[in-house]
Amino acid sequence: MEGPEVEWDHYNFEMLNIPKGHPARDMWNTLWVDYQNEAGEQPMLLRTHTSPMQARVMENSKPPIRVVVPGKCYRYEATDATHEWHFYQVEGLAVDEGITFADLKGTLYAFARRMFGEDRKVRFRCDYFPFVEPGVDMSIDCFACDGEGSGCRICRDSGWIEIMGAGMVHPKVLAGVGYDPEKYTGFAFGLGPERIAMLKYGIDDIRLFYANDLRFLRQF
Ligand code: YSA
Repeated sequence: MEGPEVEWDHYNFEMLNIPKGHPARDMWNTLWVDYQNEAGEQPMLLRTHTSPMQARVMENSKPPIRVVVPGKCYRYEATDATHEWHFYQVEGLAVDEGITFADLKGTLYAFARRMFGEDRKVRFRCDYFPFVEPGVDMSIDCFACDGEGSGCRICRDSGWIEIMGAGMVHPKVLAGVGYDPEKYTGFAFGLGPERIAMLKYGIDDIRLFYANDLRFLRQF
């Protein structure tokens, strides 16, 4: 499915267990649309991730759910070799009876092996997103320095490049769309396709995708 790039605060944050004033909002540097409603609020924004589509999909359907949502996202942030102010994400969501963290890990490992081959190293670490519990981020060892790290501008000395956030859908998110969290569980992920293309093809600067230089574009 696809969804709107101009989104409501309600879906981008509130339905994802990120109420107004919650410090987690700082994780998504937001471009707000200059529009005020009758209550004097500024409720419209350029979506900072594809996760609002989790709530939109669940609101309009019943489990079992299996969906991927590709689309453009926007963030008010400084650009560098791995960060753009506009980029794509692909969201995945599975909700059903009996879905476990093992399903999440199995699915994402299978994806990594199919995309990068058997040899590439994969790292899962605990991460915090208010709309999952537990939450993880998944990284692949850096193609530029082969995971060495020091002095590498691509992975900023770490040896790893983060490609997605993921986790088990938070019970509050399920309850918010009218699902019984005692009955249904689910996992979700949001990955960055530009970062994945960079790893796969050894592209050393994300800004090349949008610079419109034909010498770059004609290679693909
Ligand atoms: C987490 C848990 C879920 O259950 C579902 C989705 C998520 C992901 C969450 N919505 C999110 O946006 N996490 S994130 O801020 O870490 O971004 C996810 C991925 O988008 C990153 O791993 C990266 O690949 C890409 N990304 C983020 N900011 C970017 C970017 N790519 C390019 N430029 C940027 N500025």
